[in-house]
Amino acid sequence: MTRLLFIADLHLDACDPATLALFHRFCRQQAASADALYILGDLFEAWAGDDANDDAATCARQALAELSASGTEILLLQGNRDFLLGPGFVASCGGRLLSDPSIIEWSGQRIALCHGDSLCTADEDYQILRHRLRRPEVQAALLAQPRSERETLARQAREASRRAGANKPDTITDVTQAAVDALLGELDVDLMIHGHTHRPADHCWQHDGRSRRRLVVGAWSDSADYVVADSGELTIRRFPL
Ligand SMILES: [Mn+2]
Repeated sequence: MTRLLFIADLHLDACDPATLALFHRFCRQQAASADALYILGDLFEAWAGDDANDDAATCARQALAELSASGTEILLLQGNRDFLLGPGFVASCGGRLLSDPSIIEWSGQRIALCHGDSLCTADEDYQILRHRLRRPEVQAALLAQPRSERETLARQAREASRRAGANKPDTITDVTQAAVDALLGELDVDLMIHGHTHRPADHCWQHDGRSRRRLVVGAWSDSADYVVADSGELTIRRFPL
């Protein structure tokens, strides 16, 4: 039976060695026995390009390379913080980049995977920014800057997003049910796993006579939440700090 793990929003940061150590421990104690580890975006607090070589980048590369060498497949989605995560990084850790959204098959079920930020459609300012930052020419222009310049830009973007988020009500920064149902309809899937909102939950509802389910993976700021797919069941678990 295939065992899959899903994590998101670890926000690994060189300034936070405790979470880097926790990630290493998670990889060794949990992920090493899984067939695949899905990282659903925002592995990093910020990502200025695949040439990043700070402690967060080095730690993640090492932990993931060790994991893939031990036989666990590693699949990554970009998040809104690490939207510049690219083929250079995934190749260096033996992983594979998935597009957002992606569909996987597990235990006879089709599961849609996405970071989750595209579903926060009530946050119109953010959706405009997201659209702009996803344009290939904008990303190419960013990546053409020297690394120090990109790191400054990433820091500024992080501060701006923190300030913007602090002024937004909770309903604006969560997904909208309309966007969730639209995406599931488009993909013809009834099951979804995502992160981004930092609101771990297992939502079940009915839509046009179909039972739908949405699992939200929590962030690693307070506790290390993950979703495990094993023996035909999908459950949210908490890795002890
Ligand atoms: Mn995010």
